[in-house]
Amino acid sequence: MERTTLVQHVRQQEKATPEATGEFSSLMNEIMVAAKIISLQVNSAGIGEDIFGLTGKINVQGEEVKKLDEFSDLTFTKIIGQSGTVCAITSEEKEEPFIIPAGDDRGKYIFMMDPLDGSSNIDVNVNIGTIFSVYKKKSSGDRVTDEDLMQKGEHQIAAGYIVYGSSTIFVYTSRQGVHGFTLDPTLGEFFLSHPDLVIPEQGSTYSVNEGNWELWDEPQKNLVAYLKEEDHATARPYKLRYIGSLVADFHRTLLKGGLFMYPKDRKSPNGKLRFSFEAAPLALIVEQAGGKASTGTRRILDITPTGIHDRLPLFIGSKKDVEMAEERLAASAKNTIDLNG
Ligand code: AHM
Ligand code: MG
Repeated sequence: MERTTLVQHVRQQEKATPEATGEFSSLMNEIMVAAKIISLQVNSAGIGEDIFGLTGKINVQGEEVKKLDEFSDLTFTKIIGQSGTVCAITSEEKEEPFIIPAGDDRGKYIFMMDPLDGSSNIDVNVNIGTIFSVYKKKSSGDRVTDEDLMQKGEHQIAAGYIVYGSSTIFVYTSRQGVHGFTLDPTLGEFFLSHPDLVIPEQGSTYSVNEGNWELWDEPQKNLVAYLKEEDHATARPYKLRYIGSLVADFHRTLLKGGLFMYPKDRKSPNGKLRFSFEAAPLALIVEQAGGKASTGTRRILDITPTGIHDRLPLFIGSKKDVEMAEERLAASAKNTIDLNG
């Protein structure tokens, strides 16, 4: 049986771009190598080297850094940083961007990553992942500026994620549809398993940390209460599925449809998830698959961040489900204002 590898697929897609130089294929190959190394570590966690547990450090987000967080960040930074394809790397784990010095082997791309998403799930054997995003340097000259590091989400040239789960899956888009590859552990090669992914127009599942209920505002409570009401015409009540690993929750939503939410709340007025490392790359993927991504009021890809670590609320998934969320949030916000005055 003839099977398409990830390397072949990226090369075929790049050929469709007239101005392509091969640099993007090289970058994707290096991302794939780093993903394989992390996959091996995740799958052997608990055996041999102690990769579970904490490093004792606190990251820029104020969170405890796990050993696997640090390992993934270092692995990606080293491999991508030496690939000659990028001039800067930003990461959820790094306060400041990592800039490749002008005299060194560097390329035109900016690489952004959440090297290990869902790391609170590492030691309980639940799926975790990596999310990445690729932009092109925009500013002229050698310096990497804010114009390069804080680009509008729409300017991404590629995005993807890797799920380290019951199997390791690599999903990417270079703005020519969304394609998924499964790692064959015997050959150490990613093979095309999910070509041209399309998210169902509407799902029957919602995904949110409902433990935060008391911290939500009234529109958010009303939206979730609506999803739990019985109504055969609209498949309600929706099923609740929440893993607490964005990559895993998103992957399920992409394949089966539905609505993933991480709304703002009283403790986190801008939500929890980060624009550059989580929301923007998944927004590009979901839109390429026919879905939608919003803050509840605004399309994610229309946003230009003001900081590398900006956070924002996220509503992402099937087109009709995200539209329904936006409409219901707007309607209840209006009612709340009317009632208050
Ligand atoms: P992380 O990138 O530090 O792992 O944090 C992000 C994670 C997401 O994977 C997940 O969607 C969310 O945090 C879960 O948060 P909570 O535990 O508040 O539900
Ligand atoms: Mg994350």
